Amino acid sequence: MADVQRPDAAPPPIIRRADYVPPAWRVPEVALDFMLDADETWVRATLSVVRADSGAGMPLALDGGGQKLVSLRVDGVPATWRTDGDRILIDLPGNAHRIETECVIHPATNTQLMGLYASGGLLCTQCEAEGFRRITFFPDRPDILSRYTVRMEADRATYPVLLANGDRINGGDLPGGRHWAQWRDPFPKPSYLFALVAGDLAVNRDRFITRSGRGVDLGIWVREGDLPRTGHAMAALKASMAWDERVYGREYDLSVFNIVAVADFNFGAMENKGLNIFNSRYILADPETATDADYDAVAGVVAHEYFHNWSGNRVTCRDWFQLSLKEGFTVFRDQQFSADQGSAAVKRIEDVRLLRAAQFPEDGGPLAHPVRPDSYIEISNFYTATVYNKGAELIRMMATMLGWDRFRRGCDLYFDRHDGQAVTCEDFVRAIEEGGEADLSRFRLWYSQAGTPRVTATLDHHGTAATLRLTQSLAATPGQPVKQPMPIPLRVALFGAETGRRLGEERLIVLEDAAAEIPFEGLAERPVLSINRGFSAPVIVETTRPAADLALLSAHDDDPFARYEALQQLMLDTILADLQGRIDHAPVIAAMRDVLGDAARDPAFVAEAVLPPSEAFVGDHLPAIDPEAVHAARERLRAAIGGALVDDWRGLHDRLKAGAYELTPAAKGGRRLRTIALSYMFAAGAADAAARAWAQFEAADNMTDRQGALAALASSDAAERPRALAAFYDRYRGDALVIDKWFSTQALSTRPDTLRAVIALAAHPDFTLANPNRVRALIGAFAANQRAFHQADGQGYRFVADMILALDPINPQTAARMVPPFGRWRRFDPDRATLMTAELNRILAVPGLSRDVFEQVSKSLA
Ligand code: 0A1
Ligand code: ZN
Repeated sequence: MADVQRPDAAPPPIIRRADYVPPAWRVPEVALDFMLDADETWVRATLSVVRADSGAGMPLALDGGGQKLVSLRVDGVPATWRTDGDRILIDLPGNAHRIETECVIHPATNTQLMGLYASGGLLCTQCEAEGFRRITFFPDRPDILSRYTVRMEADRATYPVLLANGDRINGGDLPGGRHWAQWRDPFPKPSYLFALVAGDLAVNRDRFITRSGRGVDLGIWVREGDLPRTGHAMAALKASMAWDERVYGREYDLSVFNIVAVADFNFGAMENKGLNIFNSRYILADPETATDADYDAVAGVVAHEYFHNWSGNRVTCRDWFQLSLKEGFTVFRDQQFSADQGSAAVKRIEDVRLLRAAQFPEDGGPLAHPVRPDSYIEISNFYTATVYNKGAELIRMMATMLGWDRFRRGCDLYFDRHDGQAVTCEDFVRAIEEGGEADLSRFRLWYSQAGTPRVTATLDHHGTAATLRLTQSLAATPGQPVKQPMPIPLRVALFGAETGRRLGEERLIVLEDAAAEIPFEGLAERPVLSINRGFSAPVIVETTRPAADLALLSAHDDDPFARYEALQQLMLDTILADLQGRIDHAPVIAAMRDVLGDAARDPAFVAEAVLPPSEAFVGDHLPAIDPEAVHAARERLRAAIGGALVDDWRGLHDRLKAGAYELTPAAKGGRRLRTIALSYMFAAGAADAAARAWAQFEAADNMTDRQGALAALASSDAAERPRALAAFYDRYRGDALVIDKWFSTQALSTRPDTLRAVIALAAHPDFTLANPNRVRALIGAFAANQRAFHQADGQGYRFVADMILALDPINPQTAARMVPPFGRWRRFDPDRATLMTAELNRILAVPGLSRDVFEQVSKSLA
């Protein structure tokens, strides 16, 4: 880092966890008064400020975001201030004062989508992490908890609906076609949870009675035409409210809970107190426009934001280094919720697949950071898979080691002890320790050490006994050259090599040290090792189990995740062997035939199990990645599986033909497996594949079947391909969320001409850098397409780098999210590595880069 300089300026400052100082001033009460207008909004803020114990002699520091300060009064008297970058400093004589500011902001030109901005005809806010300062001058840090009263005034015809946190306490009409509303949130909250929305919105209203009998008015606010697509989100909201009462004993605490869907949003959704604001893709769903995966994502995100009401809002973060305190815990809670709603096994497989696709590469590259980071330049860059998903795995490991009842007692203590406070990850662990009566002293290392541990496991069999030998290691990561062993909870079982029967009970082994030997006795037959069952720890397990043992587990293991894992390992080993010139597809085909026997009983599980590991995942197991070779080897395996079992795939494609559309786990699994069967027919080169795809596309009464067929065609040379793409576009023209699918399906195509197609799509009239969903659909999807992004001539790199540079001045958060694929350059052959670093250097040389992109690019080069 130190030798990297922005050409036009000093490098931006590094914020360090160790430098935390408690606030000098507190702000118990805030009154905000908005004169709302898209071009020019006036914001009057009244803060009652009180000097904190640590504030002797300290000025009041208010963060700003470049807006103009029109006036400032202290206790009613015009006052002076000093500036310090974007902050203002006010010297105050006493210990309690009233600060009044007036400033002007411009929502319509706020393309960063942080602070108050315009989306469609709406005005809405996004304040996490540091957006509130772009609305008004304020100590914008999460350990300042204030009670907010918000008055909004606006043109009634343009903005008939005015929403903010808490309850509406007053409002009415004004002369000149204007109106106003006042809202009050009784709960002290950090500024990042502030929200308001103004616009022409329709509402789906419902009601929830808490278990103590209080009524809560629920509202999902959308554009009028989207109202029919809000039912699934509402059902998920009510299910989440009941679930948190039942499983964690947590009730909702206000009499109103509103959700608003907006089309332009940088992330998924935001848990503002009593007024969640969502990216519309995580609210709107109907069978015609949303896939089964979309339905699950809607329910999962609705639950996630709702659960934040306790894990995040009632108990919040002291500083942004503690982000995983709320995010890791809340992801764990939403994972539990989704597991309870459908198939727990399939949910676990999906969660692990995501962890391996997004978090393991992060942990293994230049952007690796601990779950609780030690420093950052721009906090927006730390809303990562490590903080969210690995953070959730840490919570899961604690729950596994303590058992649910003790873990739950720890959670109860955490919520009770820290209600209304801004706390740290350490406070959480201590509450779990004390409430759950456990010793987690060494477990804390999981919060501070980056990187994915590697565990080696060998099982030696002698007579009726066996010894399991385990080791753990953790590679160096940026800033952390030396690591210590961490407690790793491994669920382990043995299976008989002849009978496939489980030998004895499953054991939970916590590997505390660098190495351990665990004895097993009374084994009637040769044991086969099943380890890290349920993915009990987020580690890479290295074993040398032969194909026959993996096939046995894939047929007989009684832990569904372990069954899945065995077949994945077998497929991975097969692809890796192919890459070394040893092609033997037979064991996979045999195991696959076995698994397909369960297709009728559990189609959802079988659909997960028969998918080969992704190209990216295969690449992660190679010393130097050649994406073309990986693609070819994986395709050879797919072709072999497709060809050897073509009658099975054809049979499944016929048999799973949709009956009436239903959203049950079995129906969803059936649809997924049917499209996978179709793609295996393509892989086999089956003559009827394209006609079947076209028929599926045409006859579909739901988006899952239609997009599944489109995706299969999009990677093919079939004559039906252009027809299907055109028909899809015509049918959904104007429906932004579906047109996103049209873009991403083409960007994910495995055809060799994908880059050319994507460059053309970037010039399509429907493509825009102003909408983050559209950017992710085209550019994000393309950068994840291993074969296309890594095209040997470097033109894929050049294209994405151009897009990053074009987007950075518009929306730096979204631009920065496209940088990490470049950070993997060390993993590729020298030619590609050179091309990738050349693009990173080209970006870095541009004057005036945002802090967001600067941080990601400079760290990626280090
Ligand atoms: N706290 C939200 C994530 C989020 C973070 C930053 C945002 O600003 C652009 C928006 C949302 C969550 O975990 O859902
Ligand atoms: Zn969250």
